[in-house]
Amino acid sequence: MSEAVAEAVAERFKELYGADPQGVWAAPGRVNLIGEHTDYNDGFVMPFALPHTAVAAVSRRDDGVLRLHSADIEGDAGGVVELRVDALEPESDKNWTAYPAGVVWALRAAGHEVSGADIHLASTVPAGAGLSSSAALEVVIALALNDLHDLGLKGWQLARLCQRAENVYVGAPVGIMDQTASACCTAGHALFLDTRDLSQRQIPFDLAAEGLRLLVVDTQVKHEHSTGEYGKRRAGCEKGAALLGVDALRDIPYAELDAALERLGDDEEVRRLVRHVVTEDERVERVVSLLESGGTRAIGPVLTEGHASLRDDFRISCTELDLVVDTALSAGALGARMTGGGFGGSAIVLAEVTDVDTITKAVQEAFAAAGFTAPRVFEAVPSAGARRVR
Ligand code: GAF
Repeated sequence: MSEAVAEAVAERFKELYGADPQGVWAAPGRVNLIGEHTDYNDGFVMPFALPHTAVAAVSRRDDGVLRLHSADIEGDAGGVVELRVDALEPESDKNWTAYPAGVVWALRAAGHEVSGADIHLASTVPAGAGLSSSAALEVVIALALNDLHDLGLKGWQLARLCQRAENVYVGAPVGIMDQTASACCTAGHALFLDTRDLSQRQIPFDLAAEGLRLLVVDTQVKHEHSTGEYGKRRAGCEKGAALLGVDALRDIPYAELDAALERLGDDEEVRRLVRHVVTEDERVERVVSLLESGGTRAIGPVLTEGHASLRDDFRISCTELDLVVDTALSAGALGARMTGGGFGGSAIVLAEVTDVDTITKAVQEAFAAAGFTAPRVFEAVPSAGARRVR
């Protein structure tokens, strides 16, 4: 994020609220390399931060008033929204303001003294593309309030509070991956995260140095977590864990998967969900050891296996995502998979730098031939996590 962007967001704040902001903060969206729908099963994930960020200019207030404005909202909802911090009510707000207000609510509900704020937001994280635009919004507000109110919370603690804001205030039953990625990722690394205890390892992930590229292909098919399907998958996983007598599916070792599936009898749907989660945790561990032993190209087939599991077992892919994956592989990609919550959004493609143009063209032509909206393709460079920029 450039100095000019921070400057422009601060300028707009001044126009709106009549004074300079006390600071400007940025928090990124993410791509998940591997480890999908494992985070609410206490499992492993491996996201990295995008260069795209939510940026917030913020000043503290001490009169209980919260004023919110977003550069990204037009029309009636586009003005300054004024709320009282002591009147915030879970699930009372169906607009964009639920994300920042939810963070204020979660901080206060956890006993932190947050006495109000003036906030202006602007984000470059594509919305509804499976790249965590909501988590970026939450984390940037949490970090700004943490600094301005001297709360002394660490990145993982802010992530937990942001997840609570989204689960309880917004009403979306998401896991902890996206908020932790936005808060804790570092440039040039993927974050190997154990979602049970939030222990983390930064894994060097410098594709350019190896002549590789990771493309993000946003299918432009919008997904929506809070609507039923995400919650249904989560409930199915919890049912599987209960039937198997474990706290979470993370507790089923890969070596015992067949025995576990047998114990589930003929509940085919739960068997499929369990098989995805247990094999996906194993794939994350495989990708970590390949990256740590210099086998970056060899992660390609593991990513593709992950896609097949999400498509066939977890059943959250869609025609457009499958088309990206199949076309990219036929055009020479080393591996490809959908990323994020599914039902639309984005796919990632690992490729030799020399194959990027051929693959991009092949995907664009395949979308045109199928009559789909043109996809948005960009290169993802592992970037910095949330930080103060001014
Ligand atoms: C969404 C959720 F927000 C995450 O918590 C995670 O479950 C992901 O879908 C799937 O891996 O991004």
